[in-house]
Amino acid sequence: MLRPQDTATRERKNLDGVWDFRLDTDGTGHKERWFSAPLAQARPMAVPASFNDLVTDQATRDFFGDIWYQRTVRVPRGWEGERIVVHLESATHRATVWVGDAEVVSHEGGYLPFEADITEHVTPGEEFRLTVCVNNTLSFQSIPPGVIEETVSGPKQRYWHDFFNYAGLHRSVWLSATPTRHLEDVTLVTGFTDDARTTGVIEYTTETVDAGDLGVEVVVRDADGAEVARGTGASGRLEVPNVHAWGLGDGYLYDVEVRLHDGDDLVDSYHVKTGIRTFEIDGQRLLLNGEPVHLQGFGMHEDHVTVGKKHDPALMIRDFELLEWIGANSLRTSHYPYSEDVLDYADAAGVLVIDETPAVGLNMGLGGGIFGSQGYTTYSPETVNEETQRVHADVIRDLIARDKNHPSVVIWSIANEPESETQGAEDYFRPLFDVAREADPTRPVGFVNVMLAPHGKDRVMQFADLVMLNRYYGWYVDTGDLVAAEKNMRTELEAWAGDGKPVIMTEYGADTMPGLHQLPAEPWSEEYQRELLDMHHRVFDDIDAIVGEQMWNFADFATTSGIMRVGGNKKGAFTRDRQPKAVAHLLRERWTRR
Ligand code: GCB
Repeated sequence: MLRPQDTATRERKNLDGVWDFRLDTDGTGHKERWFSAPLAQARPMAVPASFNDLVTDQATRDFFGDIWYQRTVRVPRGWEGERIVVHLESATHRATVWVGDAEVVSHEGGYLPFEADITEHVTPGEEFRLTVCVNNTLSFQSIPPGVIEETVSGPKQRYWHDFFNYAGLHRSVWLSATPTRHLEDVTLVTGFTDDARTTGVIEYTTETVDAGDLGVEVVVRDADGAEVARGTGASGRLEVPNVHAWGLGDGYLYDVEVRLHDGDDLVDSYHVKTGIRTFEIDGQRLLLNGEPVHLQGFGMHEDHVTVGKKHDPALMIRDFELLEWIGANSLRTSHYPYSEDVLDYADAAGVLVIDETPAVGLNMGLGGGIFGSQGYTTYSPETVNEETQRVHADVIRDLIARDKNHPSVVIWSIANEPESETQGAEDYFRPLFDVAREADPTRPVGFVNVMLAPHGKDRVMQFADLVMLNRYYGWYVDTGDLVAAEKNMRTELEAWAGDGKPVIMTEYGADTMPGLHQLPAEPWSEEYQRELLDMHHRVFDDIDAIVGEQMWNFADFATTSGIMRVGGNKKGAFTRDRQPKAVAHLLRERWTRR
C-alpha cells in the first residue's frame, strides 16, 4: 500500500472536516444497517480528532463500543477510468467502512493506515455516502489490550497503559485516484559504496499491479531537483556520486521517483523522499554513517488539549520547534505509531526515531496501584494468547510496511514494558522478533523493558539487538531518596552494560507540578525533577554502554483518572500546552553542549 499522493498520474481529495457522528449506545447499528441511510440522530463531529474531549458529558467521553461517522463525498468528475480508493490514516482501534450499502473494508489496529478499492461502487461526478464504524473497545486480543469489567455502575473499560484511550478518526481520510495499472509498493535501502561515503547507494524494489508488460524506471533527484541517478527494472541498485549523506540535524533528502511506463507513455508515477545513510550497531555503540551517535530526546505522545490524539500540523510544528530548542536529536513514538507526517518532519529535520508498535500494557503485574487492576495472568489462553500474538505480528508487519523508507526511523520497538520475566513472555516474544527481522532485515529490533523485570530476571532481552530500559529510580522506587536511587540504578545499569549490547534509557523522570517549588527539593516540585535528572545524567556519563537518554515525557499528557495521576501524567519537561518547566532548561544546557 502506498500513501495517497498527487503526482503526474495520481490525484487525491482530502475528506477532513465536520462529519455526522453517533455513538451506538445500544449496539444496534450493525443490525439496523445504519450505513444504509443518512445517520439518524447524528451530531456534528470533527475529523480528524478524538471525540472524547470535544464533548461535555462523561458518558460520551468514556464511551466504548461502536462509533459511527458518516458524510457524503463527490467523486471528482475527471476520475473516469481511474482506480478509486478510500484511504484512512488512523481509526482507533478498528473500523469497518461502507460505500453506500456496500461494505468495502474492515481493519484492526488503531494507529496504522488502511484502504479499499471502491472503483466498482462509485461514479465519477456523482456523490456517495461514506460510513465508517469505528470501534474503540479493548480486549485481550487487541493491541493494546484491555478488558471490560462489570462494576456497580455498569460495564467499564479497563486497560494497563498509562494514557487516555482516545478514539475516533485521528488522522486524515482521503479519496484517491491511481491508474488501474499501478505501483503498489516501493522499498528503499540506502548505504555507501566506500568508507569515505562519497558515493551513495539506493537499492530499490518495487511491486506493481496489472503491470506485467510495463517498464519500471527510477529517477533520483537531489534537493535542488537535479537528476543524480537513473535506473530501470523492477528492482535495482543506483549509485549517487558526491552524495550528501543524511545526518543529525541535516535531513538532506533525495527524491526517488518510480515511473511505470508503456514505451513513451507514463502510466504511473510515485515519489519517495529518502535520506542516504547507514545505521548499525557495532559492539556497544550505535553508528550513524559509521560515526558513534548518542541519542538524546524524549518518549512522546500524540496528545493535546481538546483534540486528544488528532494529528495537527500546527501542533506538530510546535513540538519539533521545542525539540530543536532543547537540543533533542531523537524521539520514541511511545506507545504507538505516530502520524506519517511526524516521520516526514523527522526525516527533513534530521531527527532519529525509535518507532514503536501499540503493544503497550501487556503486563498485568503493573496493575498494582498504578493502573488499578490486578488478578489477571498476562499470558494465558484466556488473556494475552495466540490470537493476541497474531494481531501483534500483523501490527509489526504493518508498521514496518508503512515506515520502512523513512531515514529517520532507525530502531523498531516491538513493545513497551510487556511482562518479560516469565516463560510465557519468552514463548510469546521469540517469534515476534523473527517477524520484525523478516519484515526488515536492515534495522535493529528491540523492546522496552520494565523495572519489574530487571537484569537477571528478564527473559526477553536475549532476542533484542539492543537494550532499552524504562527506569524510575527516585520516583516509583527510592522515592525522594536520590542517594539510594543513584546507588541502585548504577548497580542495575552496570549489570546490563555487562551484557555487551548498547543500552538506551528510553524513560526516566518524575511527575512534577509546574509552579511547585521546594527547597530542599521534594517529589512533585520543579526542583526535584531537576535533581533527579541531574543524578541520572551523572550515572549515564559514567557508563560507556549507555548510548541514549530519552527523558519521560516530552510533555504532560492525559491518562485515566486515578490516585496516581493529578490531571494526567505530569512527567513532562513541557506542560501539556507546551511551555517549559524548569527541567527543560537543564536538558537544554546539557543537550546543546554535547
Ligand atoms: C512507564 C510507561 C509510561 C508511563 C510511565 C509513568 O514506564 O512506559 O507509559 O507513562 O511509566 O509515568 O509511569
